Amino acid sequence: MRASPVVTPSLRRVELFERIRREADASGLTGLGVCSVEPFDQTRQDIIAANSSGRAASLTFTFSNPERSSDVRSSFPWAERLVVAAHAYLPTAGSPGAAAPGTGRIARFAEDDHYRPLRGGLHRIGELLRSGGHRAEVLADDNRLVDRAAAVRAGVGWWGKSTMVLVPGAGPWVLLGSVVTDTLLPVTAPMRRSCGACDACLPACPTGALVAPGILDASRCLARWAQAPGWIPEEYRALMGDRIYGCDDCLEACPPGDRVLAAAVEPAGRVDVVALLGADDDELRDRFDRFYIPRNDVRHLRRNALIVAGNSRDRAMVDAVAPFVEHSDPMLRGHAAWALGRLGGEKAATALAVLRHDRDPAVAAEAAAATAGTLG
Ligand code: B12
Ligand code: SF4
Ligand code: SF4
Repeated sequence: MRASPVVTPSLRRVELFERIRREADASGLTGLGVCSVEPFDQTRQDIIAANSSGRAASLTFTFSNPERSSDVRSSFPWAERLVVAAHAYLPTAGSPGAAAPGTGRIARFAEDDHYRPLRGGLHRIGELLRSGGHRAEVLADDNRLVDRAAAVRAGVGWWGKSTMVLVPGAGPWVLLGSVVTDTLLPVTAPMRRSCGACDACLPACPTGALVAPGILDASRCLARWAQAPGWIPEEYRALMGDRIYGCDDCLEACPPGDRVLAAAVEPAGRVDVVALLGADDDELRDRFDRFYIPRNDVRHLRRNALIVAGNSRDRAMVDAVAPFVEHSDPMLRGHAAWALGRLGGEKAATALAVLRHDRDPAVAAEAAAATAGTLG
């Protein structure tokens, strides 16, 4: 009788890791790493500092409970390792290209559901672990883990000065996620890479939201404003340009992403602003259900579209904007007033006149300020 080979538990874990790597490759995931679940102390401190300084801009997500989001064991007491992976979305995302008349832009990560292939790959890794008798939970864009902290610790990428995690071969154009497991897989080493002397993303930010290398003031970030509840402050409206959702400027400026960016030229990520303004709630929900929108309330999309219409300076947009002066929602009446002021002309002035004595003082004030624009 032949003796069976002696398989130590650690050898089994190395083999398991290799199987996970093959599954990640087969699922099209980019980069794979494993890290410990020690609390992310520095991240917790950074979140607390961002909350208390106002840099977190009342964001919820991971910010609402720093103790939980920086310590995965507070949600999964059995956790021993995080298997972390990235999905490089540019090859399929395409490009919204230069500003095109009548259209608004969606950031590349959101022009399609690029989280689906990431979550699909992570779920297959989870199944593989479970089939071996281990526990496994997928976390991607979840409030219980800061994905970038896990990716940096696992050596999937390095922290860029834009606060993006950059991955070799893909730069910042990746989405990140993890599988929490109770098996002691071998850990992978963090990357010994940094941005070096480059700081191209800092001046590329249209609002100066990158206040120092690696520090984002979310209260200035256009990606945050596009998904914020309520009125968008006047100072950010012109800066939103043609952005309906998200912002890619600090990613586009990032040299490690240049090569993949240059290859992603298939037109994608442009929406017709007039059609968006004319769409009903169900149509908007169906089409954009992948967006994070406060309370899933599509009024916020209309608000953004009104801003984009105003920024177009295209008077043909007046007909699509003018009906909003009769809207029941003061936020939309107020943003319509601003847009009409930007668009100018007689028709816009006539529509604005309706709002000069609006029952909501904030709307009336917008209309008064905007009227000056239509006369200019
Ligand atoms: C809240 C949130 C936002 C907020 C705030 C972003 C932020 N910087 O925190 C807003 C709405 C603004 C946002 C915008 C975007 N987001 Co977002 N967001 C998140 C979310 C839900 C939580 C992020 C978080 O917890 N931040 C905590 C703070 C403390 O982290 P941080 O700002 O990165 O701070 C670190 C750095 O400052 C670093 N650091 C400190 N000092 C220094 C010094 C130097 C020199 C350096 C290099 C670093 C450094 O240490 C800090 C952590 O300890 C995650 C999903 C998740 N669950 O993790 C996605 C996530 C971060 N977002 C993502 C994406 C794609 C985006 C956008 C690109 C979308 C877009 N195109 O519009 C933009 C990018 C804006 C930017 N430059 O960061 C991806 C990022 C993937 C990647 N490659 O990094 C994530 C990971 C989602 C995912 N699962 O893939 N997002
Ligand atoms: S996403 Fe846009 S606004 Fe936000 S930091 Fe990057 S460039 Fe600035
Ligand atoms: S633009 Fe330069 S400094 Fe900014 S994240 Fe990319 S490599 Fe780093």
